[in-house]
Amino acid sequence: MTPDWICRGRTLSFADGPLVMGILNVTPDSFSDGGAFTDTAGAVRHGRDMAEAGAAIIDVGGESTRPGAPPVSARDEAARVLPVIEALAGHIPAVVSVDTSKADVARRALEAGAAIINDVTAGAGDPAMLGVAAESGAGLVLMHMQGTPRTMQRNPRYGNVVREVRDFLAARLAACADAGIESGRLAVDPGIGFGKTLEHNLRLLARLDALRPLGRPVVVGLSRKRFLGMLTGRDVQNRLAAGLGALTYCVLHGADVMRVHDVPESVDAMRTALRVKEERRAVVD
Ligand code: PMM
Repeated sequence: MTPDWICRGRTLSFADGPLVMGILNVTPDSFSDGGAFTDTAGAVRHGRDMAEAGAAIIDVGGESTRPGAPPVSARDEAARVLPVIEALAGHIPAVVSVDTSKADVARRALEAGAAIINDVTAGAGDPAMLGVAAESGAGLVLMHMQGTPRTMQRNPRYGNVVREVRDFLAARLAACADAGIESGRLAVDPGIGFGKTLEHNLRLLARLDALRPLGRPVVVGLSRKRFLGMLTGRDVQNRLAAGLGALTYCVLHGADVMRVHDVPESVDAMRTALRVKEERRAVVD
């Protein structure tokens, strides 16, 4: 059983199965939904809709992490995400997370009501990040990435990708403990598409169980990603079915939180797969 995830006094439980984290990118240039929700009102509406459709977490991001994306200043990033977080946090049942690698943006997002920091650099990108997490009581997602968003897809290489990702995440959990962050506030993420080839992504998904011994909820983000296009030949707007296929595998094999763009469809796929699995447990034959 996955232990609870404690995020600033909010408890996310996995007793009823994995949770959905809805993606709310307030960026002009994210790879699949860039530009769709740049106005605050539209973004807030989409956040509310995702919560209503069953997302337990709404992940608000103001900087694209797609390969080669240009960096954004903390000022611009904060200006994008803060009004959206303020309008959502406390007004919807879902917990709000902020997808940022900048400690200053994270601090201000928490002041605006976010309860989770989702950091694709696992707290290693900004030297002040673990301090912000420690003092705030926020939840923190530690994601694996090889390289930086600018360089990560150039020539990703591993000896053993599963072992290296697991060991990296274990080291980051230890760094968080050293910084005074209680383990109950942490979650881990293999970072699908972040410095990984198609084979690396598939191997990590196939071996999600290897992350279970870390003892923390496992977050997986694969929605609309490039490896799905490589498998199916579909462009980014037509990868929903492929993503649901992968999501179904993940929730049956060790994922605790699925980070997705398409919340209603993901909730349906997840619930159906888990319902069949539950029945299997009840069968005595
Ligand atoms: N993927 C993206 C951005 N943030 N955060 C986590 N924890 N895991 C991911 O896989 C992840 C992430 C990729 O960009 P998108 O927001 O456009 O999907």
